[in-house]
Amino acid sequence: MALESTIITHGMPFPQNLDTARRIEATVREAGAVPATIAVLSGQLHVGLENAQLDALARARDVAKLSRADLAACIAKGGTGATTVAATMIAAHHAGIAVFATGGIGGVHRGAEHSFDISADLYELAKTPVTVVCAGAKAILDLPKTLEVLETLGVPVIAFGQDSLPAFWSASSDLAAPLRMDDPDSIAHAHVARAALGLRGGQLVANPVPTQDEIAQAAIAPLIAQATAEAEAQGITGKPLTPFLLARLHELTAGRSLATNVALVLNNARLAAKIAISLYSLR
Ligand code: PSU
Ligand code: MN
Repeated sequence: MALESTIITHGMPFPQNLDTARRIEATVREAGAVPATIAVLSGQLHVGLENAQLDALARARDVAKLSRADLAACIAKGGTGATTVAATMIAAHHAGIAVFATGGIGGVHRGAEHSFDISADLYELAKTPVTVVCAGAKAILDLPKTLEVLETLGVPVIAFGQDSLPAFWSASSDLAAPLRMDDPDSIAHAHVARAALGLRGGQLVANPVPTQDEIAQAAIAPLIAQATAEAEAQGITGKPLTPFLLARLHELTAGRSLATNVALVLNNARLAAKIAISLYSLR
């Protein structure tokens, strides 16, 4: 089962990032699957990190954030970079890994009608056959537009065990999820059926954060608005935007959004492990 590394280097501060990365790997093992955290270290693409490598990555500064466009260039220059959802999918697929757990995917940013800021994660889901388990799209994004783009690209968006689309820190939103499944076996079965039909691309599973760990939408919405306004005032766009918004929300919620982020990633790792095990038995 694949795990990304941008969440470690750009999504959470040290030392919570290292602690979380280790806990995710332990959770996957407890569930009976094998974790492979993916990153580029000194020009080499690693699918699975040793403890010392994970430790060094979590402490490192100025690590590149790698998406589809940057992956090969980082390798060619001997650089070190963390993989986003898009780049992690590419590496996982090369290694024969079909299931991947993360926190939230990138999507269509608010104001995208002016900025054109749409994450390459969405296009990767349309191309690369990996089932990605997330907690829904982050509410810092424009969720309706994100769903529209995924629909246009033919990406199945499957809410796990509920009708509404989970919204990362909040277990539900006022948007209906396009699809719903209630057990890991159905998700694994659909993955296999897509391949049998010759359909390119992956599946996006949106797994709601456990309700005891969630932050209600009404509570987080004004803070998102504030963080977004600050990013705009400071002219922060492109790759640094998502890391800035996440870090600012961690501050504005006095660490609560970080605790929720950790809880939802662990929850996603558990579900992804079950899907991976189910897929293994189907194959
Ligand atoms: N969700 C998180 N933390 C993160 C990310 C997502 O909770 O750090 C990262 C993922 O690696 C995702 C990337 O692929 O942000 C999206 O960045 P962008 O919006 O620049 O495409
Ligand atoms: Mn972007």
